[in-house]
Amino acid sequence: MNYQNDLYPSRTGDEAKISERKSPIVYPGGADGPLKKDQLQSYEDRGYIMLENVFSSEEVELMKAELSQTMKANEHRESEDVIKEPTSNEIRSVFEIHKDGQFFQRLAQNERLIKIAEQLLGSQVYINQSRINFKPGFKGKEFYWHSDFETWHMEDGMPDMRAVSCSIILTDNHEFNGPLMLIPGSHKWYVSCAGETPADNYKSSLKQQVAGTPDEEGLAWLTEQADGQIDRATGPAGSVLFFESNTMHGSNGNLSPYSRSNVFFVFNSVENKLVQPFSGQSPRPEFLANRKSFEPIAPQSGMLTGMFSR
Ligand code: 6CS
Ligand code: FE
Repeated sequence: MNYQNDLYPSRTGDEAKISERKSPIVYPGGADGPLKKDQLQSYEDRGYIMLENVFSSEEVELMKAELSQTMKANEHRESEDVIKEPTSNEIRSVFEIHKDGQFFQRLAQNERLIKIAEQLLGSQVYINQSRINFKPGFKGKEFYWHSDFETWHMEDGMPDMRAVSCSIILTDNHEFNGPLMLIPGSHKWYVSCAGETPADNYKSSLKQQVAGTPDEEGLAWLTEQADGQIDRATGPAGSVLFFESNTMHGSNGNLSPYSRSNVFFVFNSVENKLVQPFSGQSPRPEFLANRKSFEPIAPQSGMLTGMFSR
């Protein structure tokens, strides 16, 4: 076991249990960022915020062109950082897109994302993980409920809840094409999961997560705390969803003809750098958890259009 000061033990082989969050949600000391007081309060209360029209339709078209380039470049690539759907050869996710040295690297540094992440985390930030989620029409499968932080803490050694996931909506997210579902307020509780962490868990967990998923009783309790509410992150392309590292989320399958594609960056506070995994196992590969470059991101201004001609 990893005996560092473990704020949030989990998968200790015992029964699942729920404890109160110990960490701030919106951290103090964040520069006066773009979010207004009511937006910060909403994020504090619900554990996420959906901002519409962050990117223009031209910028979205550019992102979608880059997305299909990435999909084409990876469709026959057998590599750990290309995750296929559990029941088809369709690509589900491509990781580490912020290292493309081009478009997605610049997108990840855009001030419209960075300044909000800095405001929420109360510090400068760096990228912990990036991926494109494709969720193809008809074949995009569901993803069961989980807290990202619980996985990142146990399997990547993320010490505290001081990271934020940023999902850029590239194709309209409707009720019917498998949008992300979130239990509002669930970020205020930590579900310590039962069981242990299997070796090389990531080789299966990215297709279908089992270890580190909460029990049904705990999920029912969290939903009751939210007065029976389960929110869906629906919104037009160009919107951006910021959700707290510990907000319980999952998604239904996509039975519609319309893909549900997002670009996903995880910003971690420079005060929350990864240490040894709290599971006591060896760290997951670099494409899942950046352990090499903790350089704070300098926010870049400007529009995405015209940045790179393909
Ligand atoms: O294991 C991970 O890091 C990833 N897994 C899920 C289900 N969501 C967050 C993260 O990208
Ligand atoms: Fe997740």
